Amino acid sequence: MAQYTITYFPVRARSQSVRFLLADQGCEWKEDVVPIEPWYQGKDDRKKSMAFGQLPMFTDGDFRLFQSNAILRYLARKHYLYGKNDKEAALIDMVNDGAEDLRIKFFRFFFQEWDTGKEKYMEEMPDLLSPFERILSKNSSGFLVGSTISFADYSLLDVLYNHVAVAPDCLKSFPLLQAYYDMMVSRPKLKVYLESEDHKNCPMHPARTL
Ligand code: GTS
Repeated sequence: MAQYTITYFPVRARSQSVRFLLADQGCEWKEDVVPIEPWYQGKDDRKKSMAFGQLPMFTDGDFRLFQSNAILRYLARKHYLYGKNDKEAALIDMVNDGAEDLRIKFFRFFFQEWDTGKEKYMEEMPDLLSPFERILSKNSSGFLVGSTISFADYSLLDVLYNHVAVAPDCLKSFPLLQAYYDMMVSRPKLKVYLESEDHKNCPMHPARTL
């Protein structure tokens, strides 16, 4: 039986980076899928028992955890994905916070401004992605920080994956980011997950084909 459970709506959104980490680390997990409508209509009593009234919730046995980035960090500590020393850990936090800033901007556009803000977001996209090209240029390992993969890599992959889905050519002018993206999606266990029905049947948006 899987040790880990993700309790979340039937979308990728704020669970995708956690799923990427788990899949790539060879962990099994169970999906506890929460129907969206009853929840948003206040008809799902589970909301009251969530720390911030929100999902995702992650459970490891009887340990319950909320906040997607806290979940990533918890798993990073358990699976040695948090750098080799305090400085690497701080840099991993820094890059993850940068990815989170971009995730928030992307979600605002994708979930709230899709019809009105697409052109503007497409124009801004190169400026939003360029910091990550610079970060990669300062580290020769191919990963964001240090010589091995960290939880920030799953976080950035999540953000890039979403950008590529809405703008397939968006990495073309960023050779390092493009190579990084290709390397990440080719990691054997991640590739299997990305090609799985579980991933394909879990949409980016509940009401759109993307
Ligand atoms: N900072 C939180 C995290 O990273 O986990 C945000 C969680 C959050 O905003 N959850 C939303 C939610 O539960 C769903 S989603 O934005 O992740 O898709 N909304 C329902 C509610 O009742 O607030």
